[in-house]
Amino acid sequence: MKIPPSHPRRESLLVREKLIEGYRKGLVALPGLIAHGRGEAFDYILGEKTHPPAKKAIEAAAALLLLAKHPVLSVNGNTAALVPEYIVGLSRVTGAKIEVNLFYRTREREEAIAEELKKYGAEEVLGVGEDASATIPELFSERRRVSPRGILIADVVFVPLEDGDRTEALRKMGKKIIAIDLNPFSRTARAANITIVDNIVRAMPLLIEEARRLKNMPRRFLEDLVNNYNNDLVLRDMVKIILERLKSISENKIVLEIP
Ligand code: PTJ
Repeated sequence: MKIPPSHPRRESLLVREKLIEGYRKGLVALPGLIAHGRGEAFDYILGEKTHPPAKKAIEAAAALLLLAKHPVLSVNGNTAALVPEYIVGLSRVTGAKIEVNLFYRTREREEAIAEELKKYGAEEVLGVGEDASATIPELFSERRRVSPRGILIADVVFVPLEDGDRTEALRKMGKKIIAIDLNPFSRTARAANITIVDNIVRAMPLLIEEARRLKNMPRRFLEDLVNNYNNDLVLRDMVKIILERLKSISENKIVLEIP
């Protein structure tokens, strides 16, 4: 579909097109389009920008990934359609493994997602077919199937656009979880150690930039960043931003563009 360059919602419509294209290529599950709509609604309220608490979370997330012994980036359909190049980029900077993990798991989608990531330079993609032979205890969705070389042994797992159950189950296994979720009220957002409340398309380039910046910093400096980070405070700050924005709009202090 041709979107006129002057369209006021151009950026958002282009992201939608990427997802639709991802659905056509067999990467995205149909409910993934609905999940994106929920994200868009929060993004609209947030003014479609990266706020300071999200920047703080991005900094702590980069530090945690760099400190990890076995970091793993978990990739679902939406992530593979929206930011494949940045998943590969983040894996390169941090040394994290990449693993496919799907809620609506089919062999075809696993393979299509792995192929897509390889097109962008991924050397190895775990969690495809028989490789997803291990099980996360107490989890009954298809997300329970993980790679024994990846999520099973990971100490830090990055879970963008996730549903809540797995984050809770992975925390019970003692793993540290980094989430990206535009909804600061979601179970994933609440259960993760670090939640980046931002659109994945804006957060991923920033996360790579932060990882590059912090890569040569002393370990102690990174540990301080992680230890001084408080996810509850960051989530509360994000909710305050929503409240303040809604208040300003209701008092006519922010004029919204007419789409
Ligand atoms: O590919 P699969 O089979 O693993 O399925 C993936 C989906 C996303 C369908 C599945 O994980 C799911 O149903 O997720 P939920 O429970 O709808 O949660 C997705 C969360 O991601 C919601 O809280 C959305 O607000 C959020 N979200 C959606 N799009 C974005 C987003 N957060 C950041 N950036 C986005 N672009």
